[in-house]
Amino acid sequence: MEKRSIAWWKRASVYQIYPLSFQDSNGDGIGDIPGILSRLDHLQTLGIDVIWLSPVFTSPMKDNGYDISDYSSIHPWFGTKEDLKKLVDAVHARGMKIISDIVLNHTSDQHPWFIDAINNPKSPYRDYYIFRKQPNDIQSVFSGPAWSKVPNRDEYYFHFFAKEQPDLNWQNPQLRQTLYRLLKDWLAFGFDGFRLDVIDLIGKDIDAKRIGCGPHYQTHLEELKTWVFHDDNLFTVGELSGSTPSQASLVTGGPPEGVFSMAFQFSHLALDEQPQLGKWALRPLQLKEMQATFQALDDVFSQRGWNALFMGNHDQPRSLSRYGSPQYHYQSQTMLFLAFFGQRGTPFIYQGEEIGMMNYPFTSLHEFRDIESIQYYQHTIGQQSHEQIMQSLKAKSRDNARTPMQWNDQPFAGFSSHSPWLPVHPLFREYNVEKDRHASYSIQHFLSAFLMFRKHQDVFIDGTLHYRTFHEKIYAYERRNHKTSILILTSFSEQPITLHFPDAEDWTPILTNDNHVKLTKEMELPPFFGGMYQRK
Ligand code: TEU
Ligand code: CA
Repeated sequence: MEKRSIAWWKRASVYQIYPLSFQDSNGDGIGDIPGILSRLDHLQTLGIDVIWLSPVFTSPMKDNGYDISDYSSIHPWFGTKEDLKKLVDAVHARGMKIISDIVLNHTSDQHPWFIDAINNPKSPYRDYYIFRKQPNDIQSVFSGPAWSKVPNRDEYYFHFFAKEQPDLNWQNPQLRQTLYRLLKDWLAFGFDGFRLDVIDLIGKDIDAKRIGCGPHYQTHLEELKTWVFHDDNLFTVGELSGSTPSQASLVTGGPPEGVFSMAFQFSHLALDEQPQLGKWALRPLQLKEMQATFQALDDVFSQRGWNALFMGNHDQPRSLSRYGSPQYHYQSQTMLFLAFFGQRGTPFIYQGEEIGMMNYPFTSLHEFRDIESIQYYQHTIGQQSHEQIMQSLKAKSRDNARTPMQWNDQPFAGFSSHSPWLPVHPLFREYNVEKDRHASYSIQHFLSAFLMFRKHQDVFIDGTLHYRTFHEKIYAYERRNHKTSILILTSFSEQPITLHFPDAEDWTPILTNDNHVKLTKEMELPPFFGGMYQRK
């Protein structure tokens, strides 16, 4: 049952900042916290309520900060703890909130706990990690075995991601209490909540080879809620990449029923992958499968829990390149906002989507920086040709989403005064915040209009979902509640599509990416059309 008042985080819209690539302030080519502070007007103008800040903790940066070596200090690349406090206070002064990404499933292999655990036979931290004499055959997400040998020891340690990211042993009560204290310290510091990296892996039973939603998961979640997440005003989003929709709905919706406010669900990300072969095995998206996926999500989240809607993030290729077409740049990105964010859940915008940033035109293997991409190549060359692997990397490498934010047409797109750690997209003069803001067809204006409308319509929160099948390339649905009905009509086609629309006269346009299009019984939708309508 819907709670009396609708939780604020169901109405909110979230913007993800990948700090390495958002704004450099000190000319070292690397994004930082003072840079973010200088761009808060941009986020406020978009109508963003919450900022999700990817990790800024001390880290060797093997996985760009998702390998933490000190949970209590800030990597000098990003600035100081004082800089972070200034950012948090400035965000709050604007009536916005900010959550920190935090990685509790694993640390960096340079964390003092791990260094002591593998060097000191009597280390109190040995049981903070997972060691075995006989590794099993679990494979790492980043290619290759999930086990690496401990130097000078006849044993192996477990790392579900890179060997530089040893998994923590959540069975250890001291470790859990230490992590809860860390979370509480960062809440006291001023964060309004957390994005919890791969949090559904913390219940794993390695010997039983049960990783996602493992046998200890519920117990740990209940303890996490008791010690930290008991306040339903917190904004917490669990990255539940190993969970089914119903498993995710059972642990979301905020306390007391749930643990997290909401969840990132991954079922739609597999739709352009060959079944069971993973992200690098490419396959064209079928809209009917996307419809079935989001229907399944709505079936559970309409009953219990809450979903986080996203089409991109720092791990995914750029949504415009993945689902749209650069030839229809404005139409594609605006259409995608309607298609994805008209559904049930809190919308998460990834930095650059507001200007339709696209995949980088990689040509050489040596241009990639991402450990996942590099290790995929290293483990696959020989089984596949260089060209085959490069095709997968160009389409799906995480580096596509990590090129510097394009602010204006100045050198390095206004991101930095120095050559950045990843190259700026060559089309930055055409596609940047400044130019888009003054364009007659502005993606930013479209997005802020949509978010503003969306925020004040409960139908996006409590409305039922009814898909409409006009054509295999048209993704259309209604959201209905007792007060109103909204129609989302989008085309994923590069070709115009004619369609028969019997109830066309029943709808009045609220927002479209082509105002020449009028709803009529027999009509034609231009390529990548996106329209939102309200029943008269
Ligand atoms: O990603 C978890 C995750 O599910 C990855 O498999 C991700 O989906 C994959 O890289 C997509 O290709 C989280 C973080 O978002 C990611 O940046 C980290 O590398 C990973 O955990 C390990 O911390
Ligand atoms: Ca910098």
